[in-house]
Amino acid sequence: MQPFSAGRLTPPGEGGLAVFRIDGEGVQDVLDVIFRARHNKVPRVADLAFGDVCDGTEVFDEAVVRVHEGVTLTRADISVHGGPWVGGRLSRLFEKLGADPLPVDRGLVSPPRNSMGPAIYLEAHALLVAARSPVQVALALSAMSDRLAFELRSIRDAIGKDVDTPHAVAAMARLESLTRRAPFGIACVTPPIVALIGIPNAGKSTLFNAMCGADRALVSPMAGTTRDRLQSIVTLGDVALDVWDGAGIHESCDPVEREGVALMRRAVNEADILIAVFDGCRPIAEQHETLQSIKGRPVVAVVTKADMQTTPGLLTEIRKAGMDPVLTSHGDPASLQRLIARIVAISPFGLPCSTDQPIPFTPRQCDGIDTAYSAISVSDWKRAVIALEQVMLGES
Ligand SMILES: Nc1nc2c(ncn2[C@@H]2O[C@H](COP(=O)(O)OP(=O)(O)O)[C@@H](O)[C@H]2O)c(=O)[nH]1
Ligand SMILES: [Mg+2]
Repeated sequence: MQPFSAGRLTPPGEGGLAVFRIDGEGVQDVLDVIFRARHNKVPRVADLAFGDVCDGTEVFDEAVVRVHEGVTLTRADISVHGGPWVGGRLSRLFEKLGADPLPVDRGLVSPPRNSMGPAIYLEAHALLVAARSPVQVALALSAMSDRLAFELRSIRDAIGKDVDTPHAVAAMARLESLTRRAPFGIACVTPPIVALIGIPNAGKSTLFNAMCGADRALVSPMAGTTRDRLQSIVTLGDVALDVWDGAGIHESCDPVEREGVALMRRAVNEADILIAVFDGCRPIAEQHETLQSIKGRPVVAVVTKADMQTTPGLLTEIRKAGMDPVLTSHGDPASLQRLIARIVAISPFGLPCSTDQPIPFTPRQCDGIDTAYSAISVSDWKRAVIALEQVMLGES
């Protein structure tokens, strides 16, 4: 199969249609593999073809395909039914066939002609398309209205002229402010991972379901019910978080359960923030592993089963370990609000910045800003100007 890139043009919603674009040499190969036109009508340029989308012999949706451009087919838009199932299936199928991600400039939009930062505009548009939270939308719109590009251009203009030390110091301070805000922007593009940890039966899956607003995980009084890792990007308050649930941390003889526990231990290392779930009905002595796992990590403590008698001394022990626990009963709405507020406060979303300010939000932008900063610090104005222009205009 020739190389191709694939991406989704429409937001991941719950209904209607989803449009995917494939682009590159391999477009025809991909269509041959995944699309069976009805009435043997092969999709031709600027023509619409209706047919079935298949993965091997299995047909999993119907689609309308439109092929763009001249004699050699280089691009096709595939409209399938919306909703997470079909969309996810098609994305995974593209992945299996070796798709690269669709470059941002191959999407539906082109930046406005007078855009100060066309490369930033396209990245912001990609963020807008995938946005699930008000903060993501606000940041994308702010960047699309050139807020970041304007600041970068203004810094470039300040160092493009005769530079003296105060000018250089001022420019570096402005770049530092951008770098300080960058984690907020990066967290908008890649939601921070929040992992629930605790002993079996502590109430992790109950809390996970409450955070998802849906019964995603099985809840049962039987220890070891959750084995695999469950993961969901959820919008909580104004922000999106990548919430993980999994097996409880404990020793087990069951090999599958042990694998689940190992997965959970890895998740603890990968997570940006931990929610330490303490079973309100068990003494701290049985929950020492939870205390051990969170040492030195950003964490919010929760004590479950507040509707029952909390084990004497448990809250004192948790407070002694430096945490102020949120008490919850089956993830009740009020406690969930408190929990979310605590998570947000220790996440990059808690940084003192607002989307009214210029905020970098992709590693590419951050790298360019870092390069400009180091260039100014060694009085290499030319390199600094080039780096800032590249952030605005993209690689030339
Ligand atoms: N009374 C009470 N029971 C709870 C609460 N949270 C969870 N449970 C029960 O505790 C058991 C284990 O819960 P689960 O969420 O599966 O725990 P996990 O093993 O940590 O995922 C289930 O029977 C739940 O119904 C709570 O706040 N109050
Ligand atoms: Mg569970």
